Amino acid sequence: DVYSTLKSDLLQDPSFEFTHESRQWLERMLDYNVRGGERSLSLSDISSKLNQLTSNTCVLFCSVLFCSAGKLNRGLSVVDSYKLLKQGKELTDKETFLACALGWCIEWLQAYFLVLDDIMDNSVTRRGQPCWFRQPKVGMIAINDGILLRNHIHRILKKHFKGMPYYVDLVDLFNEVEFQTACGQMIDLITTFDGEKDLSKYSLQIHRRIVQYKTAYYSFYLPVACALLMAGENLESHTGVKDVLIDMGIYFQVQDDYLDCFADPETLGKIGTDIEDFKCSWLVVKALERCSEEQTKILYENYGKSEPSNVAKVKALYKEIDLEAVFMEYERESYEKLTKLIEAHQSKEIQAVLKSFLAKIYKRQK
Ligand code: DMA
Ligand code: MG
Ligand code: MG
Ligand code: MG
Repeated sequence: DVYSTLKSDLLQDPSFEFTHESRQWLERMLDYNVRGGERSLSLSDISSKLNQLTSNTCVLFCSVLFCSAGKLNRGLSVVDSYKLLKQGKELTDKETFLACALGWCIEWLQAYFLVLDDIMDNSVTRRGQPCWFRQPKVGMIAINDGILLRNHIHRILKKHFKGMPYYVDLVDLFNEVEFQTACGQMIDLITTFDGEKDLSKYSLQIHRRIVQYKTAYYSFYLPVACALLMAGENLESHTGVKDVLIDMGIYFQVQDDYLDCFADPETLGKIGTDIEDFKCSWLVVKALERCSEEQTKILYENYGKSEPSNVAKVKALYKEIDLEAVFMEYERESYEKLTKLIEAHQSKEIQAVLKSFLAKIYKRQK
């Protein structure tokens, strides 16, 4: 419901004279990129399809339908965190609306980064559908759509939060986190593309720096920071919370790197491109640590090439050195370490916020 309200505000933004065509473009762009694919069928299409199916195929059809939607983890975390900070007190309708609107702002931010990230990473699918720029009538218009998605965040904040005492802090927070994410994307890209391909420069330290900036701030710190601001808290007095969330974000991106290679693209909703793109992925860093001289040679010869035969050789090598087991061990250790960090926190409410976050991502498959 909140999404529909925000979308309809944006489609009637008085600062632009919309035509039927421009409004239609924007609506399709938002449904495709902010919601994910599940809205590409209307409700009547869905119900007529369901009527034609047996119960088994019906379940299958529904799972395909919702598989393409975004998980909304980041957005929902604002609402969950705010509820926990309110210690289970019933939220007013207004509070619920505002927490949801902030959650959607993060989903908008994510959509903005993903539309552009998929162009730069030359990706094929996202959330179970073709990347937006791969749509026949879209192409490089996707760049401007990304810029629009970015602007929408501040349209939403202005419309719904302008009178709030925390408005300035909110705007500053979104700007700060966007800047950090863009810097993370910068180092992700220049590490990959500076002149010739040189695996020897990849290390866990470089990987950590990239993922801290490109993923952790916007995916983990931002939702909780939004909830804290709404609850009237001062962000400067919660640096301890920030540190745990950044560590959690790093763990989350290691999972992303792992899934890029080892997950079923159907479940994941995207086809991995890290090997082809010569990315400084956690997997290649770990492989470099563990390879014999001969295996290292194979890695150097095949990493960063788009031919399927080269990619297959890298994947076979990852299996040979059992990177899956290395990852499982990393996952177990991270969970333990994060749980300890969380339990060291004085406030039970904050502990609950952090624990619910960790539970959402531990052993995730998508
Ligand atoms: C993406 O990193 C980071 C941002 C800020 C979008 P990535 O390219 O590994 O993400 P994905 O695997 O989803 O393309
Ligand atoms: Mg990408
Ligand atoms: Mg990327
Ligand atoms: Mg990835």
